Amino acid sequence: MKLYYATNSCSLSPHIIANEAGISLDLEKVNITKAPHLTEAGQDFAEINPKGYVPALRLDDGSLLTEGVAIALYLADRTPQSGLAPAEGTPERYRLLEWLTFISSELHKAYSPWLFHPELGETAQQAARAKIADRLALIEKHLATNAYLLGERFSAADAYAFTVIGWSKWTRVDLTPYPRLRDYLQRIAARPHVREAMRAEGMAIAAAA
Ligand SMILES: N[C@@H](CCC(=O)N[C@@H](CS)C(=O)NCC(=O)O)C(=O)O
Repeated sequence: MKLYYATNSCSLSPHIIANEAGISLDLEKVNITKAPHLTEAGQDFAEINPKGYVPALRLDDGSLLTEGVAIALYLADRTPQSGLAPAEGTPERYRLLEWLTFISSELHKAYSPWLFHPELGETAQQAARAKIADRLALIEKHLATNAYLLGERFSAADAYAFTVIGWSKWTRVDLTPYPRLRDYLQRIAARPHVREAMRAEGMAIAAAA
C-alpha cells in the first residue's frame, strides 16, 4: 500500500495508525503548497486523486481510498488485535466513529483552511478560534476521566486528534487553558510509532503542546 502524504498535514494520522498497527506503507510526498500539487515523482497529484488533497491510500488491488476517516478505519481494521478500532457492531465502535467524525468535521475543518490562510481575514479566524476553543474544552473535560478518547487505550481517534490539535502551535490556538489536553498530546508525541511517523515525514520531533 502507498500513502500519499504532505508534511505537517492531516495525512500524519493514517501514517501513525499504520505504524501502530505494524503495517508497512510505501510513502509518496505531495507538495500541497503549490498549484498544481506535484508528487515527489513529479506527477500532477490531481491525476492520482481528483479531489486534490491528501491523505490518499493506494490499495494493493490498485484502487485509491480517500478521506482520512475511511483510511484510518481501513488501516486499523487490518489488525484488529492492535485495538486501534473496536470491532464492528460493538458499542465502542460507534464511540470511535463519533470521535472520528467530531475531529474531522468540528476540529480539522475549523483549523483548516481557516487558520492557515491569513487572507481569509481576522474575523473569520477569530470565529474559527472561538469554535475550536469550545471543542477543545470538551476534550479537556473528557480527559478528566479518560486517558485517551476511547478510554484507557490508544485508538485511531487519538492519532487523528494528535495530528489536528498539533497544528495549534502554527495557528495561534492557545492550549494553555487545557492542561490535560497538553499532557495527552505529550504522551502521544512520546510514542515510538508516532515519533517514527513524524521523523519519516521530516517533521520536527518535539512535544506537540
Ligand atoms: N476531507 C478530506 C480533507 C483532507 C484535507 O483537508 N487535506 C489537506 C491537508 S490537511 C490538503 O491536502 N489540502 C490541499 C488542498 O486542499 O489543496 C479528509 O478528511 O481526508
